[in-house]
Amino acid sequence: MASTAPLIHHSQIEDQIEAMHQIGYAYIPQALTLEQVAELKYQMDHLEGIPESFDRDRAAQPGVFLEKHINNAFNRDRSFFDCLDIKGVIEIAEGVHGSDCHVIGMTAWVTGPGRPDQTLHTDWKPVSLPDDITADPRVRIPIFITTTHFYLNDMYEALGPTKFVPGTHVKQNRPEPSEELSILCGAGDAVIFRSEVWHRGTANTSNENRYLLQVHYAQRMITQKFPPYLNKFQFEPHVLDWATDRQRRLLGGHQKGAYD
Ligand SMILES: O=C(O)CCC(=O)C(=O)O
Ligand SMILES: [Fe+2]
Repeated sequence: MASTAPLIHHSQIEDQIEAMHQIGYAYIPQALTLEQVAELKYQMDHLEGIPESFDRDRAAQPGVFLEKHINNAFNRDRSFFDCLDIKGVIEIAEGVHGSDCHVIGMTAWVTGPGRPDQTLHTDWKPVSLPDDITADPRVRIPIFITTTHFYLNDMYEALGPTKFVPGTHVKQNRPEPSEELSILCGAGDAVIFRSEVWHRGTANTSNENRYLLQVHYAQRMITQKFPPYLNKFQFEPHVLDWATDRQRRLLGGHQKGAYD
């Protein structure tokens, strides 16, 4: 029987940020309304992959699971664009990465029945220090990249929840599988996690599709990943017309700084 991850919502942003340092993730319940959830799923169902953008778009076939993984989702529909700075999430992102942080990617991801387990991994470990060093309370590793998962299903074990091993962002070795805990949250809930925490997506053994929206944030100095590269990615003009000042910055409209 899988164990369930603690999902604690701290009402103060400072405490949400502290959770990022202590356990590696924070929970934002009902980050999206159920109307947003329904619209995002509808749009995901109707998106078509753009191969040059490294999208994956594959229908289910006998022995092959459905998978749609669409990059630059903010460029595809207003419902995705509006998820650039969801209340309760953006304050944490700005709090951990700085007020000049930006979005380095947004993916719409549908995985059908038959999706296999991932192995436990970190998405990126920019600073690797011995465990006895990171155990020293004077050592606090900056948070370089975070990912927000907006879950668009009510999650249950067979649908393939994300599993986390809380607190392992400061551990060098892969934790034991027995330590992992399932994120069983409701549709519209979000979890933001730092790139070093050990986690994995798990097998979809249900008979329904799993819908996930990922928003990746980072310190400004970390480059944005909006493929295709070498001048080929273009913002849709109407997308920039939608943007508030903060959304423009999140998309890369920065003040001049070092190296510019
Ligand atoms: O599907 C998930 O819940 C997690 C996916 C993930 O960790 C990854 O693709 O790096
Ligand atoms: Fe991952």
